[in-house]
Amino acid sequence: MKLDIFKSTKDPIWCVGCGDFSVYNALLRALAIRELDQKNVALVSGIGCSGQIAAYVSVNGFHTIHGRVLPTAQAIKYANPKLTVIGAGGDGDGLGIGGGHISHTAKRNPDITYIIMDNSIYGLTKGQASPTTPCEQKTSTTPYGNFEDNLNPIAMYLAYDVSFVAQGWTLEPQGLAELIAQAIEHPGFAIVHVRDPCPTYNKVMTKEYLKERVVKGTYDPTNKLQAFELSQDSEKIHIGVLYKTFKPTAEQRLDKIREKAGKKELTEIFNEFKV
Ligand SMILES: Cc1ncc(C[n+]2csc(CCOP(=O)(O)OP(=O)(O)O)c2C)c(N)n1
Ligand code: SF4
Ligand SMILES: [Mg+2]
Repeated sequence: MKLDIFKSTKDPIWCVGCGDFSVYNALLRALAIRELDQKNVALVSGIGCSGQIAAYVSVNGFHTIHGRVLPTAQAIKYANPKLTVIGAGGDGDGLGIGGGHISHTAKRNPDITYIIMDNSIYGLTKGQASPTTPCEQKTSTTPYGNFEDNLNPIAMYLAYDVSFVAQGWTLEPQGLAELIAQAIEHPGFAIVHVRDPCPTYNKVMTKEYLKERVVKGTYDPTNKLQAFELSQDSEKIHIGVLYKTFKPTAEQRLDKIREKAGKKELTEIFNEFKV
Protein backbone atom coordinates (compact mmCIF):
# COMPACT_ATOMS: atom_id res chain seq x y z
CA MET A 1 0.00 0.00 0.00
CA LYS A 2 1.33 3.45 -0.92
CA LEU A 3 1.90 5.82 1.98
CA ASP A 4 1.21 8.90 -0.19
CA ILE A 5 -2.55 8.41 0.18
CA PHE A 6 -2.14 9.26 3.89
CA LYS A 7 -0.47 12.62 3.13
CA SER A 8 -2.76 15.63 3.46
CA THR A 9 -2.53 18.62 1.12
CA LYS A 10 -0.68 20.65 3.76
CA ASP A 11 3.12 20.65 3.89
CA PRO A 12 4.70 20.44 7.36
CA ILE A 13 6.13 23.72 8.66
CA TRP A 14 8.48 22.31 11.30
CA CYS A 15 12.02 23.76 11.48
CA VAL A 16 14.70 22.19 9.29
CA GLY A 17 16.10 19.14 11.10
CA CYS A 18 13.14 18.77 13.48
CA GLY A 19 12.61 15.17 14.54
CA ASP A 20 8.84 15.58 14.06
CA PHE A 21 9.35 15.03 10.31
CA SER A 22 10.55 11.49 11.04
CA VAL A 23 7.62 10.73 13.34
CA TYR A 24 5.28 11.97 10.62
CA ASN A 25 7.02 9.79 8.00
CA ALA A 26 7.00 6.80 10.33
CA LEU A 27 3.29 7.27 11.04
CA LEU A 28 2.48 7.37 7.31
CA ARG A 29 4.48 4.17 6.81
CA ALA A 30 2.81 2.49 9.78
CA LEU A 31 -0.67 3.29 8.39
CA ALA A 32 0.46 1.78 5.06
CA ILE A 33 1.97 -1.31 6.78
CA ARG A 34 -1.36 -1.94 8.54
CA GLU A 35 -3.21 -1.24 5.26
CA LEU A 36 -5.72 0.92 7.05
CA ASP A 37 -8.65 2.58 5.38
CA GLN A 38 -8.34 6.39 5.82
CA LYS A 39 -11.96 6.82 6.83
CA ASN A 40 -11.55 4.25 9.62
CA VAL A 41 -8.65 6.03 11.32
CA ALA A 42 -8.85 8.92 13.80
CA LEU A 43 -5.73 10.87 14.72
CA VAL A 44 -5.91 13.08 17.82
CA SER A 45 -3.08 15.52 18.45
CA GLY A 46 -2.13 17.76 21.35
CA ILE A 47 -0.88 21.34 21.44
CA GLY A 48 2.71 22.12 20.52
CA CYS A 49 4.89 21.75 17.44
CA SER A 50 4.20 18.02 17.65
CA GLY A 51 0.45 18.72 17.71
CA GLN A 52 0.56 19.94 14.11
CA ILE A 53 0.90 16.34 12.95
CA ALA A 54 -2.89 15.85 12.72
CA ALA A 55 -3.06 18.50 9.98
CA TYR A 56 -0.60 16.62 7.79
CA VAL A 57 -2.21 13.18 7.77
CA SER A 58 -5.22 12.47 5.58
CA VAL A 59 -7.40 10.64 8.10
CA ASN A 60 -10.09 11.90 10.51
CA GLY A 61 -8.25 14.47 12.63
CA PHE A 62 -8.84 16.25 15.94
CA HIS A 63 -6.39 18.91 17.16
CA THR A 64 -7.53 18.93 20.76
CA ILE A 65 -6.62 21.23 23.67
CA HIS A 66 -3.34 21.07 25.60
CA GLY A 67 -2.90 17.80 27.50
CA ARG A 68 -6.19 16.24 26.46
CA VAL A 69 -5.12 13.77 23.78
CA LEU A 70 -6.04 10.73 25.87
CA PRO A 71 -9.55 11.80 27.01
CA THR A 72 -10.41 12.82 23.43
CA ALA A 73 -8.98 9.64 21.91
CA GLN A 74 -10.87 7.49 24.43
CA ALA A 75 -14.16 9.30 23.80
CA ILE A 76 -13.78 8.64 20.06
CA LYS A 77 -12.92 4.97 20.64
CA TYR A 78 -15.83 4.38 23.04
CA ALA A 79 -18.28 6.09 20.67
CA ASN A 80 -17.06 4.12 17.66
CA PRO A 81 -14.96 1.08 18.64
CA LYS A 82 -14.45 0.14 14.97
CA LEU A 83 -12.11 3.08 14.44
CA THR A 84 -8.34 2.76 14.76
CA VAL A 85 -7.60 5.60 17.16
CA ILE A 86 -4.12 7.10 17.41
CA GLY A 87 -3.02 9.96 19.66
CA ALA A 88 0.16 11.98 19.15
CA GLY A 89 1.62 14.85 21.14
CA GLY A 90 4.63 16.26 22.92
CA ASP A 91 6.37 15.59 26.22
CA GLY A 92 4.90 18.77 27.71
CA ASP A 93 1.43 17.88 26.48
CA GLY A 94 1.46 14.22 27.53
CA LEU A 95 3.70 14.18 30.61
CA GLY A 96 3.15 17.71 31.99
CA ILE A 97 -0.35 19.15 31.70
CA GLY A 98 -1.82 15.82 30.50
CA GLY A 99 0.35 13.53 32.64
CA GLY A 100 -2.46 12.46 34.98
CA HIS A 101 -4.37 10.87 32.12
CA ILE A 102 -1.81 8.15 31.42
CA SER A 103 -2.39 6.22 34.66
CA HIS A 104 -6.18 6.30 34.29
CA THR A 105 -6.04 5.30 30.63
CA ALA A 106 -3.77 2.38 31.59
CA LYS A 107 -6.37 1.22 34.18
CA ARG A 108 -9.02 1.03 31.45
CA ASN A 109 -6.78 -0.30 28.66
CA PRO A 110 -8.64 1.10 25.64
CA ASP A 111 -7.45 -0.22 22.30
CA ILE A 112 -5.70 2.99 21.27
CA THR A 113 -2.13 3.96 20.37
CA TYR A 114 -0.36 6.99 21.82
CA ILE A 115 2.82 8.41 20.28
CA ILE A 116 4.72 10.71 22.64
CA MET A 117 7.10 12.95 20.69
CA ASP A 118 9.65 13.67 23.42
CA ASN A 119 12.10 16.45 22.59
CA SER A 120 12.62 17.21 26.31
CA ILE A 121 11.57 20.83 25.76
CA TYR A 122 8.51 22.98 25.12
CA GLY A 123 9.21 23.63 21.43
CA LEU A 124 6.25 25.72 20.29
CA THR A 125 6.48 28.22 23.15
CA LYS A 126 10.22 28.79 22.63
CA GLY A 127 12.25 26.39 24.66
CA GLN A 128 11.02 26.21 28.26
CA ALA A 129 12.03 23.24 30.44
CA SER A 130 9.65 20.28 30.14
CA PRO A 131 9.02 17.27 32.42
CA THR A 132 11.82 15.34 30.68
CA THR A 133 14.45 18.12 30.63
CA PRO A 134 17.40 16.81 32.65
CA CYS A 135 18.53 18.45 35.89
CA GLU A 136 20.99 21.31 35.35
CA GLN A 137 20.13 21.80 31.67
CA LYS A 138 19.91 25.46 30.65
CA THR A 139 16.69 26.42 28.88
CA SER A 140 14.80 29.70 28.37
CA THR A 141 13.11 29.26 31.78
CA THR A 142 16.16 27.78 33.52
CA PRO A 143 19.03 30.12 32.52
CA TYR A 144 21.14 28.94 35.50
CA GLY A 145 20.25 25.29 34.94
CA ASN A 146 17.13 23.22 35.67
CA PHE A 147 16.82 22.60 39.44
CA GLU A 148 14.36 19.71 38.95
CA ASP A 149 15.10 16.09 38.09
CA ASN A 150 13.57 14.76 34.89
CA LEU A 151 10.76 12.19 34.88
CA ASN A 152 11.54 8.67 33.72
CA PRO A 153 8.55 8.11 31.37
CA ILE A 154 9.34 4.48 30.50
CA ALA A 155 9.49 3.51 34.19
CA MET A 156 6.22 5.41 34.72
CA TYR A 157 4.41 3.56 31.90
CA LEU A 158 5.63 0.23 33.29
CA ALA A 159 4.53 1.13 36.82
CA TYR A 160 1.07 1.98 35.47
CA ASP A 161 1.03 -1.33 33.56
CA VAL A 162 0.42 0.27 30.17
CA SER A 163 -0.14 -2.88 28.12
CA PHE A 164 2.36 -2.12 25.32
CA VAL A 165 5.45 0.03 25.91
CA ALA A 166 7.91 0.75 23.11
CA GLN A 167 10.69 3.29 22.76
CA GLY A 168 11.72 4.64 19.36
CA TRP A 169 13.94 7.36 17.96
CA THR A 170 13.75 9.55 14.91
CA LEU A 171 17.00 8.66 13.17
CA GLU A 172 15.53 5.45 11.77
CA PRO A 173 11.99 6.15 10.52
CA GLN A 174 11.55 2.59 9.17
CA GLY A 175 12.27 1.06 12.60
CA LEU A 176 9.96 3.64 14.19
CA ALA A 177 7.24 2.82 11.62
CA GLU A 178 7.45 -0.85 12.58
CA LEU A 179 7.10 0.01 16.28
CA ILE A 180 4.05 2.18 15.56
CA ALA A 181 2.55 -0.56 13.36
CA GLN A 182 3.01 -3.09 16.18
CA ALA A 183 1.45 -0.65 18.66
CA ILE A 184 -1.59 -0.24 16.38
CA GLU A 185 -1.91 -4.01 16.11
CA HIS A 186 -1.71 -4.49 19.89
CA PRO A 187 -5.19 -4.93 21.42
CA GLY A 188 -4.99 -2.42 24.26
CA PHE A 189 -3.38 0.84 25.35
CA ALA A 190 -0.06 1.10 23.52
CA ILE A 191 2.53 3.84 24.00
CA VAL A 192 5.37 4.52 21.58
CA HIS A 193 7.73 6.92 23.33
CA VAL A 194 9.89 8.65 20.72
CA ARG A 195 13.18 10.39 21.42
CA ASP A 196 12.73 13.25 18.97
CA PRO A 197 15.31 16.09 18.82
CA CYS A 198 14.36 19.78 18.65
CA PRO A 199 17.47 21.33 17.06
CA THR A 200 16.13 24.86 17.55
CA TYR A 201 15.67 24.89 21.34
CA ASN A 202 17.26 21.78 22.80
CA LYS A 203 21.01 21.91 22.27
CA VAL A 204 21.65 18.92 24.57
CA MET A 205 19.46 16.07 23.22
CA THR A 206 20.83 16.35 19.69
CA LYS A 207 21.09 13.70 16.94
CA GLU A 208 24.71 13.12 18.00
CA TYR A 209 23.65 12.69 21.64
CA LEU A 210 21.14 10.05 20.59
CA LYS A 211 23.56 8.25 18.23
CA GLU A 212 26.01 7.82 21.12
CA ARG A 213 23.39 6.38 23.46
CA VAL A 214 20.89 4.38 21.45
CA VAL A 215 21.02 0.59 21.79
CA LYS A 216 18.74 -1.68 19.76
CA GLY A 217 18.29 -4.96 21.51
CA THR A 218 15.93 -7.86 21.20
CA TYR A 219 14.13 -7.96 24.49
CA ASP A 220 11.67 -10.38 25.97
CA PRO A 221 8.63 -8.09 26.23
CA THR A 222 6.93 -10.45 28.69
CA ASN A 223 9.73 -9.83 31.20
CA LYS A 224 8.56 -6.76 33.08
CA LEU A 225 11.48 -6.77 35.52
CA GLN A 226 13.91 -6.68 32.62
CA ALA A 227 11.94 -3.78 31.13
CA PHE A 228 12.25 -1.92 34.46
CA GLU A 229 15.99 -2.60 34.47
CA LEU A 230 16.30 -1.18 30.94
CA SER A 231 14.34 1.91 32.02
CA GLN A 232 16.85 2.53 34.84
CA ASP A 233 19.88 2.60 32.51
CA SER A 234 21.12 6.18 32.70
CA GLU A 235 23.86 5.65 30.08
CA LYS A 236 21.92 4.07 27.23
CA ILE A 237 18.55 4.56 25.52
CA HIS A 238 16.99 1.19 24.75
CA ILE A 239 14.96 1.08 21.53
CA GLY A 240 12.34 -1.55 20.76
CA VAL A 241 9.26 -3.12 22.28
CA LEU A 242 10.15 -3.19 25.97
CA TYR A 243 6.94 -4.60 27.44
CA LYS A 244 3.75 -6.21 26.24
CA THR A 245 0.90 -7.84 28.12
CA PHE A 246 -2.64 -8.84 27.22
CA LYS A 247 -5.63 -7.96 29.38
CA PRO A 248 -9.27 -7.06 28.63
CA THR A 249 -9.69 -3.83 26.72
CA ALA A 250 -11.90 -0.99 27.94
CA GLU A 251 -14.35 -1.75 25.13
CA GLN A 252 -14.65 -5.39 26.26
CA ARG A 253 -15.09 -4.27 29.89
CA LEU A 254 -17.83 -1.82 28.86
CA ASP A 255 -19.61 -4.49 26.78
CA LYS A 256 -19.78 -6.68 29.90
CA ILE A 257 -21.31 -3.83 31.91
CA ARG A 258 -23.87 -3.22 29.14
CA GLU A 259 -24.77 -6.91 29.23
CA LYS A 260 -25.26 -6.78 33.00
CA ALA A 261 -27.29 -3.58 32.86
CA GLY A 262 -29.49 -4.84 30.02
CA LYS A 263 -31.56 -2.60 27.75
CA LYS A 264 -33.66 -0.08 29.65
CA GLU A 265 -35.70 2.93 28.68
CA LEU A 266 -34.44 6.20 30.16
CA THR A 267 -37.66 6.71 32.16
CA GLU A 268 -37.16 3.27 33.70
CA ILE A 269 -33.66 4.26 34.84
CA PHE A 270 -34.89 7.60 36.24
CA ASN A 271 -37.65 5.79 38.16
CA GLU A 272 -35.03 3.65 39.89
CA PHE A 273 -33.68 6.82 41.52
CA LYS A 274 -37.06 8.19 42.63
CA VAL A 275 -37.44 8.54 46.39
C1 LIG B 1 -3.82 25.24 28.87
C2 LIG B 1 -2.63 25.70 28.10
N1 LIG B 1 -1.50 26.04 28.76
C3 LIG B 1 -0.42 26.47 28.09
C4 LIG B 1 -0.45 26.55 26.72
C5 LIG B 1 0.75 27.06 25.98
N2 LIG B 1 1.50 26.00 25.32
C6 LIG B 1 1.30 25.73 24.01
S1 LIG B 1 2.30 24.52 23.45
C7 LIG B 1 3.00 24.35 24.98
C8 LIG B 1 4.12 23.37 25.24
C9 LIG B 1 4.28 22.35 24.21
O1 LIG B 1 5.32 21.49 24.56
P1 LIG B 1 5.29 20.00 24.09
O2 LIG B 1 4.03 19.36 24.46
O3 LIG B 1 6.53 19.35 24.58
O4 LIG B 1 5.27 20.11 22.48
P2 LIG B 1 6.42 20.53 21.47
O5 LIG B 1 6.11 21.93 21.05
O6 LIG B 1 7.74 20.42 22.15
O7 LIG B 1 6.25 19.55 20.35
C10 LIG B 1 2.46 25.23 25.91
C11 LIG B 1 2.89 25.34 27.31
C12 LIG B 1 -1.65 26.19 26.05
N3 LIG B 1 -1.73 26.20 24.71
N4 LIG B 1 -2.70 25.77 26.75
S1 SF4 C 1 10.88 24.53 17.59
FE1 SF4 C 1 11.79 22.50 17.83
S2 SF4 C 1 10.05 21.09 17.99
FE2 SF4 C 1 9.29 23.02 17.13
S3 SF4 C 1 9.38 22.73 14.89
FE3 SF4 C 1 11.28 23.75 15.53
S4 SF4 C 1 12.73 22.06 15.84
FE4 SF4 C 1 10.67 21.16 15.84
MG1 LIG D 1 8.27 18.98 23.63
